[in-house]
Amino acid sequence: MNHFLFFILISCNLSMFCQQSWQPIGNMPEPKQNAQTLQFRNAHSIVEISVLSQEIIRIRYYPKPDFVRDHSYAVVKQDFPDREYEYSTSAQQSVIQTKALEIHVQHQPFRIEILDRDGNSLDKDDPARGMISVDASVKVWKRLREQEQIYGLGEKGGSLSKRGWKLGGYSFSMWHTDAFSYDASTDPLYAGVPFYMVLHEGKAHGIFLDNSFRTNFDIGKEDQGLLSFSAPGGELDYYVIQGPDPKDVIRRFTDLTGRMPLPARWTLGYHQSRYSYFSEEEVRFIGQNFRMKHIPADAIFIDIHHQQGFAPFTWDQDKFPDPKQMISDMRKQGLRIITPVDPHPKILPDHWVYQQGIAGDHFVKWPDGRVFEGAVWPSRDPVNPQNSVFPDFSRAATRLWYGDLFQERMEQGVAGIWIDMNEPAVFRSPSGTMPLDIVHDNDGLPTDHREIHNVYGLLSCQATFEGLQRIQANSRPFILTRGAYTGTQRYAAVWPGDDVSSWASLREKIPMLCGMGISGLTFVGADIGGYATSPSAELMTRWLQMGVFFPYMRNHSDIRTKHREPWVFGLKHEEINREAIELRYKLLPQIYNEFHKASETGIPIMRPLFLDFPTDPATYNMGSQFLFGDDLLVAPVLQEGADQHRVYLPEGSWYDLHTGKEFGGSQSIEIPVDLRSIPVFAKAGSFVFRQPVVQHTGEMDGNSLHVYVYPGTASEASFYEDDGESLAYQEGGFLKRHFVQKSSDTHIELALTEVRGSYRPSDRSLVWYIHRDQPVNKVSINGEEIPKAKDDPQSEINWEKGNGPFVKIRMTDRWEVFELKVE
Ligand code: MIG
Repeated sequence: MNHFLFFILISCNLSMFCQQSWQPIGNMPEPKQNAQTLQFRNAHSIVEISVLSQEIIRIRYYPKPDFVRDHSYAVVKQDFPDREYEYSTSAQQSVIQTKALEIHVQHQPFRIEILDRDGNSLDKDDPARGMISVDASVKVWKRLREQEQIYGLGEKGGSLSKRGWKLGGYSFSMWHTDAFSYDASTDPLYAGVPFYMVLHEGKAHGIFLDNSFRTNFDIGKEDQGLLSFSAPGGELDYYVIQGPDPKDVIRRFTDLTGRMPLPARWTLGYHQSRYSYFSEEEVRFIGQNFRMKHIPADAIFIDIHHQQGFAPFTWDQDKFPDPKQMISDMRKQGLRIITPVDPHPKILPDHWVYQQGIAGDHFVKWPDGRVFEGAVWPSRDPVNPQNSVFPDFSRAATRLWYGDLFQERMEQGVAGIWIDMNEPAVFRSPSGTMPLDIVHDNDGLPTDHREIHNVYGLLSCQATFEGLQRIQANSRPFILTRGAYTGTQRYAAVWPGDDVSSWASLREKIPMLCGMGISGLTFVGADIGGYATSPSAELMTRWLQMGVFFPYMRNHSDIRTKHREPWVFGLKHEEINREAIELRYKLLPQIYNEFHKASETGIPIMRPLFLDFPTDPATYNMGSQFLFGDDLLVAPVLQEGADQHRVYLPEGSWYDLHTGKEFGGSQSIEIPVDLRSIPVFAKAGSFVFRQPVVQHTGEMDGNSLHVYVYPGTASEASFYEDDGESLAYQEGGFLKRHFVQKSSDTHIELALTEVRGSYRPSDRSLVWYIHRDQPVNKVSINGEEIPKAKDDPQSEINWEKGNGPFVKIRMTDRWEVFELKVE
């Protein structure tokens, strides 16, 4: 070969074809200690390790001499009370000890290992690789142990456990994407949370990578024994959160990133949606059908066709001539109206939203300062197609402006805002979103779309939520969002977009929604029926039955599919579908109670079994069943044409919610099923709070409260109520009661031991259904015998043998402590 050519080849190789390779972090000298932080610095990198609490450690790595700014869109709390730790250092290593964790930092080469205080290694950098960087990218390699399960990462398809080691592992990206008609293999989807939980032999910890760029998590894919996470920009800024109880991991993760505020009670009813209900007549017709057919419902969604030429914040005057009147008429029937407001104002020089936005400099721009214009729904208007502009939600002033835009909608009586397309999605662009160099103000520290993309949806929710709060003080805003990130639970419920209608898609919903719950997104529910295609009658019924136990219950469908309101599949299905929705309403006291708990703890309502049974390996990858709150196990029928159904019951004893039949735990049972079956089991020792069927949540007050008691040796429960709507609960306007239960062969003792809060529901009766196999001779309250109903039907309190294995005790609900004894 001619020498000249050889020279050219070599230099091309070096300069053009050969990518720069990953650089190891290398060695570190002894750190500087400053309050809660150890700072390590070498010629090209900086690392900080901070103790945030006894269980939470923050690690920041940046391959530059210094950090740029300490900022997070996800983390809302860092000032935890107990930040004491012990620390020692030498040339070779530094050791930090808290009450819960031990951090071993090897200086040469620089590697971090985190252990619990029993010396078990929880998290460990790969000795060969550790933290590395190339250009603006940062990455860390960690050891993955044989028995380790990985969960979470937000809205992800596939199995519950993300380990998949038999298949060679998984790799997931965080880049919110409009993934129309997706299936289990599609990644990324609309929402992602760069947080995962590790479960190893029953003990859990979590890792949250606080980086909004397009992060990637490789879980044993590139190398079966290794996990890596990386980001193409920003810091490798991550939190290690100790359990060891998996619920504590979520509690602490949501301490950091916020929790779902208690939603209004009506948001927990059944919601009917369709792309689209095209006119006022159609909306009224749908509402009337629910009421005529006695199918409970609380809300109707109108989709994008309600707008004039798809312009957000407008109404099509021909189809919806008087929204205010329509909404108020619907409201009289107990039905609220929710509309979408997609965050992409249409370019309409005469429209106030566009005018104000331009005047206030509220839209994102190209690097040269021109406003970015992109095609979304408004570009599909056949009459006046126009591009859209995109509010810069990374700017506080823009969030304020945007939130105030909802004034008119709220005055019209719209009850909730549905935010779609906020990944953000942009049509006719190869990436499906805005170009990566679009500039976001980022509150005075301009950055580009690479960093803001994944938080765009979060910030659109924040702007909307805060706007609704300002407009309607003392109310609980309801927002349903598609684009979501860590912390979105602070503002909105999340639905996982446009899947398809198939049995496989139905089955995928359990692991997906459970994974979202683990990641802090508590208020979740998928489109009942599956979005993009048409379900059979049977599939629709099964989906609806499972949807009874979605935290958020909405039936929604695409414009190209057949209608799927609960009555369209013939009388038999109408009846069975009604029964499913009625079950949701019967359980609303329980559901609301679980929402209250979740709002205080962050522990998801719809949750995988391993969260409550972390030492039971049978639960580790169980994606066919879930728990609803602390006490109910839901095992929906997921097979077409099923007449037998297998249910795994973990340790303890379980009672069929419908018949009261008891089953021993730690076993799989085979039960007969038919189209009506919704297999649900109550845990021994649980209290299940119910009510008679209502047609909407507005009918709840004054309705009797039914308390089902399933005996266990000894147990307790708290039950929460409030007005369901206002913020009075934050000032003591709630009623929280504490119940205890003790049972033996000879008797059951029950007591209401504590009454807190100033809220009192309207007069009503309290009816106990106490599960009891043995014959009952005597029931007493505070030591005094209660008459039997047949002897004294007028008595304020009496008892009778109920249906099945239940004793029924009826009394006036008095908000006082008392003791009951059944013998
Ligand atoms: O590009 O508003 O996921 O729920 O019905 C499609 C119309 C836009 C996508 C949402 C879907 C909604 C539809 N939207």
